Amino acid sequence: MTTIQACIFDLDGVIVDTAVYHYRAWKRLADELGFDLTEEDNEKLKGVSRMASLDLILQWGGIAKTDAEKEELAARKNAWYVDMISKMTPGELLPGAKEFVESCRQAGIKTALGSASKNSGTILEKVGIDHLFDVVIDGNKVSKPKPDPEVFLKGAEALHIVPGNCVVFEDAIAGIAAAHNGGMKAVGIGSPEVLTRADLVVSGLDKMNLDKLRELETKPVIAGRNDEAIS
Ligand code: B16
Ligand code: MG
Repeated sequence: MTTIQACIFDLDGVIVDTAVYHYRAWKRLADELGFDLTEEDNEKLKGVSRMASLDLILQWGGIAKTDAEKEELAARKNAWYVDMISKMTPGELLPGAKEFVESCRQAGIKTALGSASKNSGTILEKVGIDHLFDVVIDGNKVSKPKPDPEVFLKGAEALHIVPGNCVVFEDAIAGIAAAHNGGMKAVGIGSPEVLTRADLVVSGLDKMNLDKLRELETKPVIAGRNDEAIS
């Protein structure tokens, strides 16, 4: 039996859905490079860092670029993306996200953000919930992508809570694996058919509550499941 003392939230797909903006910006870049990027392709980029996403897109388009050219392409995509997210409003918060984070805090549970995005600060500010996180660990502070647990372990460390007392909320298979690899429990946001390894799956934070969170305390921590690492 553990005591849940902290909740660590992924951003894209859990708190907000910025995948549509990422898609528009990557699609525009692919168009300029002379090939099409489908919505199905975009699904594979969820939770993947900016440069790793670019590498995949170039691979799909059969295009080789130098490191300097890749830096320029990623910067171009990011400028379009930042332009879009700078117009985000609190109305774009996913249902129940703000309410659940608030209920955690009211119950004395610490809250952290654990995201691959380097733009998380802008997004949190635009949707008006930056004050609801004790700690923000994002793509500016980590070097190892999920399923490496670095982002969540840094969050736990900054909160001064041991990993076994943290619960991660994630929409990506690699994010669930990252939580387990860090010795944390993981709540999947999405479909149980996809997030088969999660300790609990809900369709969104509007379906989450403190009772369900407390029920996780009786489940054993699945530590170091490196077999969950995905390529
Ligand atoms: P940026 P998450 C991820 O956010 C997105 O899901 C992924 O599509 C994106 O490439 C990545 O952030 C990096 O974003 O270009 O803003 O640094 O799900 O980890 O919150
Ligand atoms: Mg995500």
